[in-house]
Amino acid sequence: METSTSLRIAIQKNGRLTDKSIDLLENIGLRFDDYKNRLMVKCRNFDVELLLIRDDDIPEYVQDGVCDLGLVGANVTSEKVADVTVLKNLEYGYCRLSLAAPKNDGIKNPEDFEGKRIATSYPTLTQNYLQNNGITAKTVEISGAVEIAPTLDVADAICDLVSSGSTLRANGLSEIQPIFYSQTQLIKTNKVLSDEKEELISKFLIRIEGSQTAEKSRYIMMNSPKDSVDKITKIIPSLKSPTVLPLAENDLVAIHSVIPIKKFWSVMEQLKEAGATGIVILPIENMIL
Ligand code: PRT
Ligand code: ZN
Repeated sequence: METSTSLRIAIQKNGRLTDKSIDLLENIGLRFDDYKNRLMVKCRNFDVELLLIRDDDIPEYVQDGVCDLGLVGANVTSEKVADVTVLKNLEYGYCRLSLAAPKNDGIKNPEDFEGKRIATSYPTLTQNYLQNNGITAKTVEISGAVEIAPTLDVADAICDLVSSGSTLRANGLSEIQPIFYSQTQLIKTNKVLSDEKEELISKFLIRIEGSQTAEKSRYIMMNSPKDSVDKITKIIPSLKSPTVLPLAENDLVAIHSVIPIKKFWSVMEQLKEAGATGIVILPIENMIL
């Protein structure tokens, strides 16, 4: 049963995902008044409201239909074993859940965790990994500052989120085995929603896809001698056929196209060799294919 007529989206109130989640929603055209220190924020231009809560609560709120959508790390949704649908990977908040142990403690491989006490905020994911790999170990559930558990002798090792690895290093721990790779995801309730909400969700999904493609693409412009156009357009790894425009100078044309950013540097040299000059690269705000 629906609990709200507005589409309700849960995001993290105050943490690593908050600003990026708001950026993503603004990027797809939603406008909000100041969201800092608020629990609920109405969207100015759509029938949408944001619920700002702890990330740990998001999967359950979405599962129970209190919120229709949620933006939350896959690590949290999987740990809570929430009954929700993952609509999209959102490509931020990347991290991994890893088994780690104090350096020089003789723990070098996953098997070495046998019989150890492992401190973690992710007991379910940790036990799943251990059981799937035939390792028997005790998990000690800790809600924060897991990395100091071995120093305090609360545990022999840990299983915690890692991104750069500097927290592990600073605490004299070695990463032994990543057990779960995570990023922020858009999750949806499995409760039945109104047609209006479903339509709005489809619209937002298309916009998110557009914005993700735009982020990975660049608009490229260059000048080319007329007789090099064939060669140059073959080099451009374009999404569509490039646009070729006449220029005031008769023997030159302008070529415009959209290319994947990761291909840019590899084609740059080839374009220059083929005679392209004045190559300009511009970011793209959004793109609907
Ligand atoms: O208050 P609330 O419960 O909402 O927030 P929280 O403290 O539980 O979560 P928060 O804001 O720290 O993280 C939110 C989400 O960000 C996580 O659930 C992950 O999906 C994602 N994320 C991405 C991370 C990290 N990277 C990360 N590095 N979450 C936590 N960390 C911590 C990690 O626990 C460790 O303490 O950062 C430290 C390690 O970082 P490095 O860079 O030193 O390896
Ligand atoms: Zn949390």
